[in-house]
Order: sequence, then C-alpha cells, then structure tokens
Amino acid sequence: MMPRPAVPKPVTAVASRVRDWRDRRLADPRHSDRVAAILGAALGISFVVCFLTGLLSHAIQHPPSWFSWTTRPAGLFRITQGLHVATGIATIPLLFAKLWSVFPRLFQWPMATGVLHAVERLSLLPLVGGSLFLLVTGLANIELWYPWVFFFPAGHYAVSFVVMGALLIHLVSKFATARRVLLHADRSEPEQEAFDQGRRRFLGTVGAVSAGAVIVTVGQTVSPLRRLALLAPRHPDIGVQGFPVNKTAREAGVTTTAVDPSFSLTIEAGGATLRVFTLDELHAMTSRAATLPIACVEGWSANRTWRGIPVRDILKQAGAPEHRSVSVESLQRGGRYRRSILTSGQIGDADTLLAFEVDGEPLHIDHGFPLRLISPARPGVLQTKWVGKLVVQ
Ligand SMILES: Nc1nc2c(c(=O)[nH]1)N[C@H]1C(S)=C(S)[C@@H](COP(=O)(O)O)O[C@H]1N2
Ligand SMILES: [Mo]
Repeated sequence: MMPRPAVPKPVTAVASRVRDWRDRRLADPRHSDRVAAILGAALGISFVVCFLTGLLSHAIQHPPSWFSWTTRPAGLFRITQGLHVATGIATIPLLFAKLWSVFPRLFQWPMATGVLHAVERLSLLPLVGGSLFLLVTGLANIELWYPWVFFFPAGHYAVSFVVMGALLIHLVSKFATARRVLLHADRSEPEQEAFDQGRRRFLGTVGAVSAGAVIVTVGQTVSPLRRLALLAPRHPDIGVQGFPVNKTAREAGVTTTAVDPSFSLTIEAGGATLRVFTLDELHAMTSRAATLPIACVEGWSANRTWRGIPVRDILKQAGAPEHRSVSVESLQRGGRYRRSILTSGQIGDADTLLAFEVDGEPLHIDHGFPLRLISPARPGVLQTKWVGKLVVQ
C-alpha cells in the first residue's frame, strides 16, 4: 500500500504570523525562561510571606479556639502587618513584569497537550485574576477607598485561598523547568554575554521599581524612612496630637456622648451590672504608663506613650470573675469596630489599659476621649475608642 501523502496542516496566515511574533519575542532575553523563573521565584516568596502574615492578622482578629496571640513583644503585630503591606506593594511591579514577560507564551498551539497541561493552563485564570484582585483591593484599602459592595477583609481573605491553591498547581507544574533554567546556562557561549546583559538590565529595573514602591510607602511604619513615605496615605507623625486618626468622633457619632459630664464606665457580667465608675473614680485609681504602638491593618503605625488604668485592675475593683474574655464596647452606636474582645491573656498583661492620656496630654476626642483601649501587639482595629462598657463573657 502506498504511504499516504502528508496533508499540510491548515495553518492560516494569521496563525503563522502569531507564531512568528511569539518566536521572535521568546528569543528576547526579557521573555526567556530564566527571567520567568527568577520573577516567579521572587513572586513566590512575596506571595507566601504576604499570605502567612495575612493569615496571622485574620487569626488575631477572629481567633479560632486553638489559637492564642501573644502580647509580647508589643510591636510584633506592627512588624508582621508592616511586612504584609510591604510585600503586597513589592508584588505589584513584580506581577506586572512577570505577566508582560510570559505573555507571548499564552499563544500556543495546540492550547494544551493533555489533561494535566490543560489544568495547569486553566489554573492561570484564578492565579492571575485572583492576584490582581488581592493587589487592587489591598491597595484601595490602604487608601481607604472602597469602590465595591463586599466587605473588604472577607473578600480579600477568601480570594487569597483561591490564589494560593492556583499558585501551588503552578509551582508544581513549573518546578522542574524553573530548576533547570536557574541552575544551567541556556545559551551557547558567544550569545550568552549579550543575552545576560539584556536580562540583567530588565530584572534590575523591575527590582528597582519594586524596591522603590516599598521605600515610598514603608515609612508609614518604619520611622527612619518616614520622610521618604511620599506615597503613604498615613504618616505616623501627622494628625491630631501628632498621629493619624482613622475614624473621627464626628464620623462615629459620639461628639455629644463622649463629652457628656455624666459619662460613666459600666462593668457587666452575666447580664447584670457589676459596677459603674465615674471618670473621677477612674482617675483616682493608680494609673500606669505604657509605650505602645497603634498598628493599623493598613500598614501604618505610631508608637506613643499612653497613661490609663489597667483593665485587670478595673475588673478586680468591680469584683468581676477572673480568667474570662471581655467585650470592650464603645459609645459609638453602629459600625463594625464599635467593640472588640480582649482575651484573658491580654487582660492579664498590665499594659492593657483604658487610657485617658497620650504623651502627657488628655486624649483628644478623635483619639477616643474619655477612655480608649490600648493593649500590646493588638491590631489597630481592636484598640476600641470611646469605651463606655466592659462586658465579662
Ligand atoms: N469605636 C471605634 N474604635 C476604633 C475604630 C472605630 O472605627 N471605632 N477604629 C479603629 C482603627 S481601624 C484604628 S487603626 C485605631 C486608630 O486609632 P487612632 O485614631 O487613635 O489613631 O482605632 C480603632 N478604634
Ligand atoms: Mo485601623
């Protein structure tokens, strides 16, 4: 039997033009396997650090029964959350560089060579889409801009798991190639020199943009760099009494209740009122000073010296049962951050205060006058302002 003549594949003019364009691009050092692998490794590190610090922040704010967060060192959350925001910001230029670098590879025919390859390629959708979502929502949150309907932390948290799942698939499928191109030269000697130069210039630029983006924002929490924090929306030393305010008394609707001369602090347990303290009674108790940061989840932090009464002393005077958690409630009527829970461990720390002074001055109403909670290593959102009630759980 005569062998059948090979039928030429119907490659259309467009398809072959696309293939030529792609091959030309892939010969450019900026689109090489090695650049993809190096950017991939950098992204892998920044994503994992960002994910772990994000998980930690979530666990501190919504502690599962097995989790208990420390109060020491007092600045620990400030560091982990600073890292979360800094790695997120560093990721933005890295991600765009990586997308631009690997973009020509999307134009591949056949689209997939098998089921596994198809899964790997499909996983790029949640990987890229989810990463962009995390970076855009994270950045908008830092700017206190909420152009969406969902609750930011819940959406940001849920999508991070989608991205981590897709990233795992991506890592497993690319690991062998990445390892090979990172360990071995991928050109012949004469070509290598020029190729390496192009590659280094590109990676150097991407690295510099990424580091630059961090430097102009990280001063919001690293004080020696505060003068460089050109793009940081919050400065640790700008605001009433020299530090930022996220929610003003007016926004919280407490401008009359907070200055009411009949203000008192109520301690409740088991549905009954244990004790009511007037401000004068509280001021007459032995106060304590502590230098502690307000460390907002948005990445800014400000270290200040607070004076107030340890929560554990107030509870003791009220005859409250010990070793319980306590709900700290604000005069603010609505809003998500009108209350926070202190764990018994946090209450046990003498520096967990209901503060009435900051840096030697009475608290400004925007910082929580007449009483605000301040406790070591807690996220800013849990440092409840305008405290009017403690409810023993
Ligand atoms: N009652 C109440 N307390 C609150 C908030 C709030 O919205 N309402 N915001 C919190 C947040 S997000 C932060 S970062 C700190 C900011 O404290 P500051 O304004 O004194 O800097 O207060 C916290 N306490
Ligand atoms: Mo905050």
